[in-house]
Amino acid sequence: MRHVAERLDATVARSVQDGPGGELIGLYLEKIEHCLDGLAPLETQAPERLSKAMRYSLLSPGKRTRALLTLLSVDYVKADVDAALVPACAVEMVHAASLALDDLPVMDDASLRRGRPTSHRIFGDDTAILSAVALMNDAFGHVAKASDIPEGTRLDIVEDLSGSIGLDGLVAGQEMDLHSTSSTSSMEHVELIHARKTGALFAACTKIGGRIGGLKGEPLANMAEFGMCLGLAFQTYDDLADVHSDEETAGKDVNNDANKETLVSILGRQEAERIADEHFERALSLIGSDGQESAPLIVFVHHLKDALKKRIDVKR
Ligand code: GRG
Repeated sequence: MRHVAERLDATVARSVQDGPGGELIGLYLEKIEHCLDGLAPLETQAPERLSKAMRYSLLSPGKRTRALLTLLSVDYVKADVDAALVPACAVEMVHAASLALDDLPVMDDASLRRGRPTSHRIFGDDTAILSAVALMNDAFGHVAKASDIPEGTRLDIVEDLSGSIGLDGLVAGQEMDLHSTSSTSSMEHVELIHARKTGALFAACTKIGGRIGGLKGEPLANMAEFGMCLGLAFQTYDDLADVHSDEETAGKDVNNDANKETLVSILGRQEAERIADEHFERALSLIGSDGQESAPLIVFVHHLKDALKKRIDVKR
């Protein structure tokens, strides 16, 4: 289980190990790490500097929340988890690309990510940008080739992933985040940014999980909405951690949002936490009403919430 602890925030790891479903989640994390390693280019593949930067961003010890959510969603709808590994890892590739770009001097200008120097600090801005573009490109290529999944479903997954990145997703959320002013900021505006920069990719994870299980119509829409609510809660706790955690616990720069309007700066800590918890409640209300209360997916959501709370406990 040490491996699990290395891959998740120490706080998440502890509750996962101790709680029910910990073994299954540990197994899924092992599968994810193995698959990510296989999808990354070899270090020796030319141009080596680019391959090294891609491996650096993709294989550094992230929590793998998005890949786990995808696999746990597949497990929830009782479909083949192994068939979903490539799309789950493709989501992590997109996420890793977004982090490398987010950390650049022209964006958040961050120096620490996942407890290590940010990609551009090691490889330079140019290679960090190119490695992010390459990771995102390869994510789509790997989904297209995932032959364990029927062709039509693969096409739907490509559409889900693409939708979570573009004008309704990560890129738009980042643009709004960078260029919002205090006069445009309101709680609704901040939550729209959250929905795009984090909710959209979480929604893609749970929707992709539902798709692989053959869900359609309302059940599929509910799975996507479940992911969106989790993403909204997750992003608010991420903003809370920026103010109320420390570098060692968070593994990344803190106080980076000092000049931004966030739910924490607009509403204060208590109210921001209450709103995030409401999103967790709404997420849980969308699933688990069909006798699946102890499903690993639901157990994981509880673990995640506890862990995100503990992360901001350092300054309570
Ligand atoms: C073209 C893919 C692409 C993106 C361009 C830069 C950008 C647009 C978007 C970045 C949006 C962003 C930084 C969202 C924040 C998401 C977030 C909460 C990150 C932290 O996620 P964790 O805690 O990180 O899951 P680990 O390191 O555990 O994976």
